[in-house]
Amino acid sequence: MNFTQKLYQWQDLINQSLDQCLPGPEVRPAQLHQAMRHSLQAGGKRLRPILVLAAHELFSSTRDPLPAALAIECIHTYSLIHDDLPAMDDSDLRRGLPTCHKAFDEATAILAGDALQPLAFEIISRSYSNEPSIALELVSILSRTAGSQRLVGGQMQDLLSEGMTPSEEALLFIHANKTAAMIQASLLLGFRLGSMGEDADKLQLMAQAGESLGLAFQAVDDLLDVTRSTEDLGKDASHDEASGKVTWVTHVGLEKAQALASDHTDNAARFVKEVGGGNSFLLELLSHMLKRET
Ligand code: GRG
Repeated sequence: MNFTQKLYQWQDLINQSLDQCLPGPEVRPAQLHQAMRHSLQAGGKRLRPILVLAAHELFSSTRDPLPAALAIECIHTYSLIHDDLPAMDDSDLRRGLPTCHKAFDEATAILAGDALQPLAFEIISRSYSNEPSIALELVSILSRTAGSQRLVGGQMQDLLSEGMTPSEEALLFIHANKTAAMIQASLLLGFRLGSMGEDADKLQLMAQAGESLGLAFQAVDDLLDVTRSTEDLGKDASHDEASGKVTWVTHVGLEKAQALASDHTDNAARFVKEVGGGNSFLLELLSHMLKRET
């Protein structure tokens, strides 16, 4: 199977499995479950869950990485629903569909995001209950990543910096936490479930790979925001500029942002190679993420 076939196969697996782990659309309160399904099933690239599976494949084990992959997608989708709310980015379009608060209403969108968070932890605790210490470690990685010093902290700092010119240090803080933290956690969850998951040195290298990949991902995101249309992206294009956000493009210009994306990707690949193992899919995924068009 070549890279693209495997990518699509994993995307399909993730989409079907997400469908199964959500309460049905008729389950009371139906409006809440329909809203969760609306956002979670709207598609999306599923990069974070795919990174979990790819990191597990480096030193694969009999443990199933899929539940951890679904859990991180639940947290990611909650963050998108809340990021789109009028009090935050106030976006109308996400994953090619009306955002959750547009398709339903604001209160329902807040609750749908709220409900996706505990669902992530429920999936992990249920799926790895035969190995409580592993379950605990995964919960610890995911809860720290989603918390006030990482995902939510990065988002807060981003909102506080709107309309200002943050320092490069502040911009790095925002991106390392708002974006890179979840990408880093994806690699850590997958690797931790593998047969070398207890190797502290390799785990540290995976953390470095995740940080670099996350920073590359954000630089590419900033570039796509100015070079692609709303139709291409399935979300509002030129949104960063319109909302007064400082991005790598506004901060250093298009060419340097491109160079940053490619340097961070090279660094990520270097760390992944140092970890070793069956890394051919993961390495190809890194270059695919650099060249992505949505
Ligand atoms: C509200 C706690 C909270 C956090 C919001 C996700 C996020 C943090 C902000 C979204 C704004 C944004 C464009 C961030 C840049 C990187 C990013 C997380 C993009 C969205 O991820 P993709 O491109 O989306 O992987 P899909 O839809 O493919 O899953």
